[in-house]
Amino acid sequence: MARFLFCLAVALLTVQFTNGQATEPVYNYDETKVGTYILPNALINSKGKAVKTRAEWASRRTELRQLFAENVYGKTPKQAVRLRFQTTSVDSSALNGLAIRKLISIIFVDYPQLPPLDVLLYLPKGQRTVPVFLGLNFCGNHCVTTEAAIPLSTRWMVNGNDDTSLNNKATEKARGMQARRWPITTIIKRGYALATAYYGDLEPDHPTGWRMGIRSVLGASTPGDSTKADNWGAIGAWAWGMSRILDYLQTDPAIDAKRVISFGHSRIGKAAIWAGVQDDRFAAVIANESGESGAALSRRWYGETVERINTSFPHWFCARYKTYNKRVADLPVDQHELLALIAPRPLYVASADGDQWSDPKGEFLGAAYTEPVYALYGKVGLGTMTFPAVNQPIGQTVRYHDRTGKHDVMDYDWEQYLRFADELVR
Ligand code: GTR
Repeated sequence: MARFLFCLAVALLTVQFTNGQATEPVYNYDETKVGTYILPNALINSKGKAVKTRAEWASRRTELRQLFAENVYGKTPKQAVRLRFQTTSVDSSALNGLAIRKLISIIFVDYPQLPPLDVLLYLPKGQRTVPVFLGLNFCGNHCVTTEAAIPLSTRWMVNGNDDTSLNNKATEKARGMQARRWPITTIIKRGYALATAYYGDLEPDHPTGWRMGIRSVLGASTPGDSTKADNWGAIGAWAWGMSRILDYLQTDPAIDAKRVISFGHSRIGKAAIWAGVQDDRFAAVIANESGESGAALSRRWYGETVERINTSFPHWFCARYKTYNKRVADLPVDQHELLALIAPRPLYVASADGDQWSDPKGEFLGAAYTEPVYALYGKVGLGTMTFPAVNQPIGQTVRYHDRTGKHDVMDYDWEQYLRFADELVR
């Protein structure tokens, strides 16, 4: 009897343990365990036909864009939205006299219940039409610089572990807290403008944030409905907002609207790619450590997974994306095809070796596998399939580097982006 009870106890424990193992997610950081995977071919269309010309690519491109909308990011509503651009302040001696600083509110005329999208624009002084880096920021315009004249954002903020926000509102302590990520003086001295806005103006970044943002009024018959398979997610909303800032930039005579670079870090890097894919007016795209569902291949089992991102951030993508959590190989697309949709425009994908969660090698491969599409335009993309050593920028129309250090935007990254812009965008 004792022996039987002992065996029963062992058996029960084993079942529990096995169940625990089965549900416990495993994140792989071991290159030898990545395994094999088969990527979809960007140049074979859904009917199995090879795409050989630019004209054929044009229709394949439409098809791929649609597949990403239906399966990953959701469909961006096509309806035109009436905008009013209200310049609320102009300072011609910003940054110690180096720049003109403008604040522009983009007002959604038909939706007075929505907050405006507040754009902060720095322009180099004494220059005519200049190219511009356009990127959303994580914590309000007041956090990208210490310039005291920028109003503290009153919008919803994530509560951090410090006193830069209280009760989901920014405090004065937040001023300049991410200035290091935005070397505005350097950018201005190189002859570029910088436009930024708080991503939370478009949608606060939490699962019910859509109720306060653009998705509460725009989208299918059920705005914000996260159960509808291909309704857009927050990344779609942020990308849409970047296009609305571009709408404004087209009206500003100081800006060369044919040279607007879509830039973003991390989740905003995912949005920057999606913006560049959907809106051909963007002249180039820079995705800094955009990781899973950004530049990194989804089928490569390394770092963050589709299941994990859908679980941690259910509001970022469309509902259908979640159905691939446990069957990534069934996705009709992979992220190299998303990047290929930027072609023939210049593209920069960057990683950091201290950010293995984003899968640097997977980001590199995402960029590298765009090559045949750039070739259709007679361009060399990355021009190599060899993963470079750290701090060794590579590529031609498509560029890549793996910086030493953590998940962040550093001066090193900007040095490469400015050179990239000088050589390929200006
Ligand atoms: C992480 C997320 C990444 C990336 C990052 C960020 O938690 O897993 O995909 O988006 O956040 O935006 O900083």
